[in-house]
Order: sequence, then C-alpha cells, then structure tokens
Amino acid sequence: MRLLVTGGAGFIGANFVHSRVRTAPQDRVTVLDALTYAGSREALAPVEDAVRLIEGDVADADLVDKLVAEADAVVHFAAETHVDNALADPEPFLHTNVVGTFTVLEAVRRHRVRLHHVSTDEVYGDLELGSTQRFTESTPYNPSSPYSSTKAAADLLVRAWVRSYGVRATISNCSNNYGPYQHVEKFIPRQITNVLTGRRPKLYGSGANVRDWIHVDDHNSAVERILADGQPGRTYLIGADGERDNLTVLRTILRLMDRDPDDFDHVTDRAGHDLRYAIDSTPLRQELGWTPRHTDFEAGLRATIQWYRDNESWWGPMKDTVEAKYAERGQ
Ligand code: NAD
Ligand code: TDX
Repeated sequence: MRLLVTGGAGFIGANFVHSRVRTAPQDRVTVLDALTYAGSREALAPVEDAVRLIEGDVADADLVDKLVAEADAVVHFAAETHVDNALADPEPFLHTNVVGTFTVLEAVRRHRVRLHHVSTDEVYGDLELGSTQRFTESTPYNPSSPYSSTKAAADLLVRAWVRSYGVRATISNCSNNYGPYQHVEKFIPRQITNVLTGRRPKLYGSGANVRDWIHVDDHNSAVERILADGQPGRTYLIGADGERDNLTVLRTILRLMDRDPDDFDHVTDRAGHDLRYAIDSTPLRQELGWTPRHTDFEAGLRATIQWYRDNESWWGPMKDTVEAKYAERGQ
C-alpha cells in the first residue's frame, strides 16, 4: 500500500510510522509534516531509510493534491494539538485543523482515496466528576476549547464529505495518549522532565480533573484495525479504560521517580478546564476485535519515564522554551 501520513513527525504519527514500517515493510510510506515546534525529523530517524518525509503544510492545496494522487490511503494526524496554546492563540488551530482537514478532504474526493481522520474525545466536551457516564459514538458534540472546537469542526467536515460526496472516510476519537516522543508541553512528559531537570512538577487547580489514559501503541493498533476493516462513514471511539485523576497520575510519577509525593506546585488552573473524559470503546472491540495490550498503566508509565531518561538529546533542547512560555502564563 502507498500510505500518506500527515503529521507523521509528531508524537502519535511518528509512533504510527515506526510500527507500520515494522508490520507492513512492503508499504511505501510518505509523511507530510510542516515540522512545527511539535514535529521533528529526529522522531523519524529510526525509520528514515524506509520513509519519505516531505516538509510542507497540510493546508497547501497543490502539494496535498500531488501527494494524495500518489497514495492508496491517507491517515490524517496533522493538527495543532495543545489546549493551552489554543487558549493563548487560536489562529493556527483554525488554519491546520479546519483548513488543513478541508484541504485533505478535497484531495481525497478528487482522487477517490481512502481516508482515516484521527480525532479526539474532547469533541464531546466533558463529563461530570464522579459520574459513571462515558462517551459513545452517539454522544452529541459539545466542545469546550478553541482546540476541541476546531477538531469538532474537522470531524463534521469529514462527515459531510462522506454524505455529500461519498468520500471513503472513517473517523476515530481517542482519549489521552502517553508514551515515547510526546512533546514536553503535555502533562505526563512535562512532569517527568521537570523532575529530570530539577524543576518542581506543576498541577493545574486541585488535580481532580480526570483523563482516560491510553498508551500510544494501543491507539495506533486501533487506527490500523480501522484502516484495514473499518466501515467507511463510521466513527470509532478508542479508549483503554484508563481513567485517573491528574493528582493520582502526578503522585504515581513522583513515586516511580523516588520523589516525595508532595514535591510539586499547584499552579493557575486552565481556563474552561474540562472535568472528565471517559470512553466506551465497546463497538471497536466487538466489531473489529481490537483489544489494548498496554493495560498496566504503571508499567507503561515506568517505561515512558525510562524513555525520557534515555532520550534527553531529543527533548532537552525544547525544555527551557516550553517552561519559559508556561512561566509567562503563571503555569
Ligand atoms: P503533535 O502535536 O505531537 O503532532 C502534530 C504533528 O502535526 C507535528 O508533527 C506537527 O509538525 C504537524 N503539523 C502541525 N501543523 C501542521 C500543518 N499545518 N501541516 C502539516 N503538519 C502539521 O500531536 P499528537 O499528539 O501526535 O496528535 C496527533 C493527532 O492525534 C492530532 O490530530 C490530535 O488531535 C489527535 N489526538 C491526540 C491525542 C493525544 O493525547 N495526544 C488524543 C486523541 C487524538
Ligand atoms: O502542566 C500541566 N499540569 C496539569 O495539571 C499540564 C500541561 C496539564 N495539566 C492537566 C490538564 C489536563 O487536565 O493535565 C491534564 C492533561 O493535560 P494535557 O496533556 O494538556 O492534555 P489534554 O488537555 O487532556 O489534551 C490531550 O488529550 C486529548 C491532548 O493534548 C490533545 O491533543 C488530545 O486531543
């Protein structure tokens, strides 16, 4: 298969490409990535001989048209992804997440190419703390942030292009990922690298907010299943029953890194901070036979901490800039 992977130099996309090169060595994989602050060539270094990396904007219609014309399928990861950045400056989120997805849709429509669009559970808004409710495919869209509203817009464009033009597209909405190559702006790598650089971890508000954690390899194995056997027009929710509140996650990191459980700072809460996410992934499991493999969160976290210890050359150069930006915002 000739596969075009947008955003393949970012966290989830790079992990997807690594595993694809292992499991389908006969594929021809092209990555289109703008190499923003969140993308890096180094994330693809382990597979550089097996992958073609094109540096470019997913909203560049001519470039996207040319690359889609050469592909059998597109997996669309490219996005601006950090909620705090969206709150500070939403414009790039409109450009990449909305115009970028529109651009991909027009190209797959013209060339009749299969598309898998990667999205987030944040499009559904949040759930109450302490409730047992979970998001399902029929939960109404109710995004809270500039980030999640642009992802919701992108999903709705995909649905409309399926219905109006018969585009062969699937959508997946996944919960919070963790694992290697995640940018140090995000919660788990930020706290690990704070400890590794002698900074105190930073918790927003009380830390009662709940996220539903999934290892990036489990997210990507689900994307593989959907790409292979998903039904065009369908939305699949991806989650691994990994609900934990932020304080518990932070204390687990501190314990695994031999620190005092109170050795962190409470900082200014995120504006509009979503309370809780939780995914019901029953249809994906029953219809496509998917099961997550990394269900021992503590083991996954321990391996992730070790990865950050071993790969300071990758994240070290970004760390000071990220923390300076947070400090400006009192976070
Ligand atoms: P990331 O920020 O680590 O990577 C995004 C990649 O997209 C980067 O390589 C960046 O350079 C690239 N990119 C950004 N703007 C671009 C543009 N205009 N043109 C081309 N490339 C561009 O993000 P991630 O965490 O790997 O997320 C990947 C996808 O998965 C996103 O669509 C995100 O919404 C979705 N998602 C993420 C999570 C999560 O927990 N991280 C959960 C569910 C869904
Ligand atoms: O320093 C921090 N302290 C803190 O308490 C940071 C960076 C975050 N937090 C909190 C905010 C959230 O409740 O931790 C939780 C996780 O924060 P993020 O890593 O920023 O993730 P989140 O906002 O939940 O969104 C993530 O999951 C869904 C990804 O960034 C999105 O791209 C994805 O769609």
